[in-house]
Amino acid sequence: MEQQTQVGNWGRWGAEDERGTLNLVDPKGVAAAAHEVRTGKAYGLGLPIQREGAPIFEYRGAPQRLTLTSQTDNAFQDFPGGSEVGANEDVLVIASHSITHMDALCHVQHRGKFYNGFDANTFRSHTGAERCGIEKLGAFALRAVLLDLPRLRGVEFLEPGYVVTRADLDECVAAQGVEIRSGDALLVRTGHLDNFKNETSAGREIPFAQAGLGVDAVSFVREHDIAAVGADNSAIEVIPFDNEQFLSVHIALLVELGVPLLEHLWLTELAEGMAAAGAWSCLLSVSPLPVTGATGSPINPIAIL
Ligand code: UVW
Repeated sequence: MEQQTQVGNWGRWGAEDERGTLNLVDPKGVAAAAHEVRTGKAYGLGLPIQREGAPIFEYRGAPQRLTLTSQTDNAFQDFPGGSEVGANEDVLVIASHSITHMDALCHVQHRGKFYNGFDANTFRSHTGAERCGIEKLGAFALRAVLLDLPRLRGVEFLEPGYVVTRADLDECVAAQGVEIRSGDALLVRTGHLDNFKNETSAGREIPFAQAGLGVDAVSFVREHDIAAVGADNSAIEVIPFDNEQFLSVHIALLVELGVPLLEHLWLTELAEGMAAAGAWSCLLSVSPLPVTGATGSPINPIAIL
């Protein structure tokens, strides 16, 4: 008989589970997370959705807001009183994995399998994901902890290509004096988006390389039973990819552990507010668009400190 090796969290919540570590978030935990609200200030962590200055990979293209109808079209003049009223409407064209977004568990497959061992061949171009689409995750709220690595190191941003290790995360937890609990979201600030904003607004190119988690840091997520991981970079993980393996940290987090990823989070103001409050935890609410079979969704998470 063929020996089955246990992969990460596969089977932990049953053979049919498509929610991964979001199973760690329960109503009791959400009620407890509400006690993390200290100042009452809400921070939107989504980047502006605009053509100019969006951090995108070339093949995804910039987000586009196109006017569908405007007040100048007089399109509604046949309605009662319509000649005195104008209405404006848009169409949005956005690659779901550009700007601030969440990766569903079907975003990446490894050796033909999604999270929980689901066959990646069930993904179809026209219908999308039969298994582990974003609609299976839905909206959630939980306690979140922010680890501010540039603040720890006394720099504006980590060097592009810097591999964030388990030791970095442990050191940051100790320096910030924050407790990590099972079912928390982990938010990692690298300073990448600050550097991106500064350099592009000055008309300079930024390198393809980005600081981010290395494979070694995955043990932090696994051992603390983290429910979701977010960061202020493009892919959570370091680029170029650690171990010279394409998407090595995506494989470990999304496929093996079933951890949803929150990318391109704007964490700078939240980090400043947390430093001023002397508290590195908050209540976080995340709501992906429930697009059936989708691999990800734009999000504008709200952190309430
Ligand atoms: C990839 O890195 C391929 O996608 P994402 O940025 O959505 O994680």
